[in-house]
Amino acid sequence: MLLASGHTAEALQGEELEHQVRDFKGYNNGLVRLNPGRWLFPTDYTKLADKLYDYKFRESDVVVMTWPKCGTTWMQEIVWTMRNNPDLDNPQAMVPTHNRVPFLELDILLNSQNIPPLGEDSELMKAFRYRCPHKDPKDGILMQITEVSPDPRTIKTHLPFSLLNPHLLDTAKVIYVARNPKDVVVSYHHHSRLIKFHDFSSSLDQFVQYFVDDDLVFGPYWMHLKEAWEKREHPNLHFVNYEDLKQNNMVEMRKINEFLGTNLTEEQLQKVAKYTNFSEMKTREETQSDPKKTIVFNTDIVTSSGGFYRKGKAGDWKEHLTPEMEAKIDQWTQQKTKDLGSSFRFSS
Ligand code: PPS
Repeated sequence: MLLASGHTAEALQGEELEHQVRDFKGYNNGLVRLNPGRWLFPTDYTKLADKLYDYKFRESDVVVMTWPKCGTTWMQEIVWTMRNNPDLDNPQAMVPTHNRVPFLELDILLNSQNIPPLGEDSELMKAFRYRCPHKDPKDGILMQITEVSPDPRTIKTHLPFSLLNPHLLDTAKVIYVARNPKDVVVSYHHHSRLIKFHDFSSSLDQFVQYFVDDDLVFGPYWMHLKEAWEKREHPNLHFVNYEDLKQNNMVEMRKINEFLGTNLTEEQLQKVAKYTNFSEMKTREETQSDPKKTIVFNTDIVTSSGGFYRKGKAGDWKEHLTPEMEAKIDQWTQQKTKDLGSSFRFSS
């Protein structure tokens, strides 16, 4: 199948598919591989791929783009708060972050066989029916919710530049967040066990192998990063490392303030930094909803290993990766970073 982006999409077959659906029970509708790039997605991606590629952004949009688990939620909260709640007095802030900042392509993960919350009485579908009356959910629930979201919009995506509108950077601002792959793999492993869309049931060792083989959904980690890194000088792209945001929080907050043109005072920035730190965001999420009750979480994983807000640290991988796993990722990183040039680095 040829997509508007110029990629071909081919269904995974044979042993490759068997492994995936054995380890990721959530991918029971199958998967597709896109080339060039070897991007990997659940089959449902192909239904929306062209609409996602043609999606027209607006000048006032800020798109937070990352590979999964690189700190999207943190950045979307920073951006939304800087733009909409600099004095922390906007009642809209009480609405959970995922309802204020639409996740553009979430539909591709909402496999209808697997996810009962997509029934008519689900929270998401009720929000869709209310906000997009007379629209067809098959055209993308989240894409259409994004469409009717009020300006200025902050939008989340895990798609790489090559699968989005080629005019994105000429139109809107993009903040790209990168994170040390060792922390990414630990966090994504937890997430894939936690969230029923993925429902991963094998070991961290196996997951690391999927990661270095570019066999995880959302595709090759380094290719995603490379596409953004190559555009880092574009005035509408701001590139941030999770580790820098963690270690030099106020320095990075000032840079984001300048990039967004939000003109927050030092006092406002301090408030936003505190409001968006890990413990405050975790506490807010826990009081806004009970993760144990939500249908998309595997509750046994919440109990054994924590919910969405797991650790929020740089370097937590040291607690989880064996020396063999570490060596495997280091070797892979060494090989892949050659393409990125000498100025690319991750701290810790
Ligand atoms: S997702 O599901 O792909 O959108 O996840 P994403 O938001 O990109 O990444 C989740 C990880 O970011 C951590 N997190 C934070 N770290 C520091 N500060 C704040 N405020 C914050 N909010 C979320 C979250 O805990 C996940 O990392 P781990 O290492 O698993 O804790």
